[in-house]
Amino acid sequence: MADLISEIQALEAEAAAAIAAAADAEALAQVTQNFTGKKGALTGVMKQLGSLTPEERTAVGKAANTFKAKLDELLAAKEKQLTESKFASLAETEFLDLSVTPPEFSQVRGGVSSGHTHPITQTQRRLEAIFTSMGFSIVDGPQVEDDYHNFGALNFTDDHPARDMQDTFYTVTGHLLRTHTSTVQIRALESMKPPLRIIAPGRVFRYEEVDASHEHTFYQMEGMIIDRKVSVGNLLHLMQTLLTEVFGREVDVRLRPGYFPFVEPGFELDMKCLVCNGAGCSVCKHSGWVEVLPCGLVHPNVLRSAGLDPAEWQGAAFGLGLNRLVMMQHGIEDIRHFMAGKLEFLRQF
Ligand code: FA5
Repeated sequence: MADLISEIQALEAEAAAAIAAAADAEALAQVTQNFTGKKGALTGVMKQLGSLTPEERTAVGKAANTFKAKLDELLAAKEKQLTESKFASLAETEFLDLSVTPPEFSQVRGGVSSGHTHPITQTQRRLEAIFTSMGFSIVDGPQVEDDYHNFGALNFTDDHPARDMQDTFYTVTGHLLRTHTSTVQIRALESMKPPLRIIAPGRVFRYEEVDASHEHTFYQMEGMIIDRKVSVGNLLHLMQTLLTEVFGREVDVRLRPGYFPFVEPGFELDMKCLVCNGAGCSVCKHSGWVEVLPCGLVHPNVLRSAGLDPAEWQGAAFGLGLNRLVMMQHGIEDIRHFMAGKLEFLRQF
C-alpha cells in the first residue's frame, strides 16, 4: 500500500513538470489524458486497489483524490496563463489602429473602392448650395421635350435658325432632345405662382460638331427670378455672386449684348479663359474669352404666354454652361475629357 501511495506522489511531480512544459491547450489535454485518462498513469495505479484491505483502499483512494485535485488546480492555472499570454501576443501582432487611413484611400484621392462624384456634379452641387441659400428652389424638367417648351413658348419665331435640324436632335415621334435648360423656365411658369426664384440644372443635347469646347451632350444650369420689380442691376449682381462664390475670388468677365428671343435686353457674359489665362488656346478659340453665362431680362412675350401681365411682373434669367465653367475652374483643356470615362482624368478631382 505504501508503495502505491508513493507511486501516486511521484506522479504528482511528473504531472507538475508535464503541465509546466505544455505550450498550448492541446498539450494540456494530452497531459490530462496521460495521467487520468482510460489508459493514464493514475488509472493504472487504481487498478491495483483490488488486492488491498478496505482501510488500505481508503488511504490510497484519498491519496488519489488529493492527486486529482492537485492536477485540476495545476491544469486550471496553466490554462489561465496560456489564455492570457495568447491575448497578450494577439494585442501585439494584430493591433488595429482605427485612426489610420486605409492605404487604398490615401494612395488615390477619393479612393479606389469608394469612388467620388464627377467634377461637373461637384460644381453643380456647390451652385445648388449657393442658390438655395439665396432662396432659390431647384426644379427639373424632361430631357425629351416638345417644340413648344424648347422653342415656341420661348418666343422663337418659326424660321429661327436654332430650329434648324443641324442644331436639334428630333425623335421619330416629333419630339426633340432639349437643346437648353430654358425649357424649365416655361415648365416652372406653368406650375408655380410668382414671385419665384428657381434654378434648373440638367443635361442638354445639340447636333453639334464636337471640338475642345463643344460637346453634343453637355450640362447647363438655368436660373430665373420673377418678381414685381427686377432690373439688369439685380441680374448682374446675381451673376457676380455666382462667379465669386464658385471661384472664391473675383474673376475677369466681360459683358456684351447677346441675342436670345426669350430675353430683352440679352447679354453674353464671357470669362477670361483660365486655361490659357487669356493668351489664347483651343478652348477660347484663341480669343482669350469663353462664353459661359448668357443672360437677360425675361421677354414680355414669354411672360404673356405664361399668362402673366408684363405690366405687373418682370423677370431675369441666365443659362450657365456648366461644362465650360468647370473647365475654367480646373484649367481643363478639352471638354471631351468629361465623358471619356477615363479614371486617370476623373481621379484628379
Ligand atoms: C442658351 O442655351 C440659352 N438658353 C441661355 C440663356 C438662358 C440666355 C437664359 C438668356 C437667358 P447658348 O446656346 O449660348 O444659350 O448656351 C449657353 C451656354 O452653354 C454657352 O454659353 C456655353 O457655355 C454652353 N454651351 C453651348 N453650346 C455648348 C456645347 N456644344 N458644348 C458645351 N457647352 C455649350
